[in-house]
Amino acid sequence: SDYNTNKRHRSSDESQQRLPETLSAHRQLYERNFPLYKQPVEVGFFSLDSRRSFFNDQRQLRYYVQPRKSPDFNLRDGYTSRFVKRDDSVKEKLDHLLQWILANRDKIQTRDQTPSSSALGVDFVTWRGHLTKVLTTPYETQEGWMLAASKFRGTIYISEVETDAARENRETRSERQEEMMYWGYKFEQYMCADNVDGTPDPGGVVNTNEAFCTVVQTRLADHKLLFSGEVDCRVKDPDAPPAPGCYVELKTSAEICTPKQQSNFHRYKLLKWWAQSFLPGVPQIVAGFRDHDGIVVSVETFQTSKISQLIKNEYNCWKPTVCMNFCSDFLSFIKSVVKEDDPRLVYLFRWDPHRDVTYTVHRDSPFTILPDWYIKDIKS
Ligand code: 0WD
Ligand code: CA
Repeated sequence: SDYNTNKRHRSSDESQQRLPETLSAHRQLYERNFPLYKQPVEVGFFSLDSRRSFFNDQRQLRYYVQPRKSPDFNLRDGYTSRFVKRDDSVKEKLDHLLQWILANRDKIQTRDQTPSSSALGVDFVTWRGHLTKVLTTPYETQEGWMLAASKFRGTIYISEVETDAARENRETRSERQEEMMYWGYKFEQYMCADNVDGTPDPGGVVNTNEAFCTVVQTRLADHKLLFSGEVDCRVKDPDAPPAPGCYVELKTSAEICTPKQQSNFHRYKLLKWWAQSFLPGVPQIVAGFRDHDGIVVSVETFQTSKISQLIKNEYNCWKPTVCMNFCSDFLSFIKSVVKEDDPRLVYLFRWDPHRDVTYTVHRDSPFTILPDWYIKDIKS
């Protein structure tokens, strides 16, 4: 019994004020002062093992190992023989993060909790990756998104829904694309040790079920956020700043040979890299530049906080303030729309390039975010 509307769906006892039905993503609308973004604080972490089982600990955390001057990394090595690929047709929604919340409710900071606030003391719970997509929206021209939102006990949970286009892409990937997706994980294996006193093992198996995720709390304008993101590794130095300050994001990218490639790297790739690492407060990004045959030709470190300076010479380039203001306004838009506190109701927000953000409402639909085991446990 799905219902679906772009118009009014408020019950008569709710505010008579007309709600905004859409949100523009035009970048010019978001060129104002940088909004408040509190330094993200790690409140916990969890691990997923080689079978994608949840562990409430840091067993999958790896350590960054600085490579030699001219590394000889072949990212194609092991693709056919030592690769276990996660089944990406399985949609896990927020499940692992919800598992973390149930096991660690006492660790969520409720310091400046206002009287009207929720049981968890946060306004939004989501994945970092979903927020990255929101941040880059004003500059995105290729891929749209769908984000489902439900309110439960005062907190709004946001979980991505795969678009038809994304599903089509996933199901029709070429053999070349499939292999290139492996390259990023192989680079991680060349760069990381399992133990603080260890060295990388390029002869081992790459298993993309394994993950270490940080859980952070922060505030964007008046939105209290709790989100989780996968972290590739940390620096070995025990005296390094506490997490997330000790974390390192690893990336691969095609080597840059022409001014045009350099410009595209600044305009598109650095935007995504910046947004992803800025959100959880990961201070450095180590990039492996590789040729067409998957050989790493250079390794370069980017300080997340310096990326916005790096791109300022680029004509008409992206601006962090636009990304953050759009995100803040989108979260306000969600709050204005998601009024009913009912986990069986899903508000599905949709954005397509060159369009406004719109939404539809669904009851007891396949979009439902919160599983019964979570609702029952929170209620008990
Ligand atoms: O169900 C979903 N729609 C998604 C689930 C979408 C994105 C992520 N996830 C899950 C994954 O289980 C992951 O462990 O959430 C966890 C944390 O994700 P995140 O950090 O919020 O996601 P994101 O920032 O997009 O990706 C971080 C890393 C990627 O590294 P690169 O350097 O390529 O950005 O997580 C990996 C990938 O290594 N990754 C994924 N792992 C599992 N499932 C996924 C995915 N769908 N997407 C990226
Ligand atoms: Ca990475």
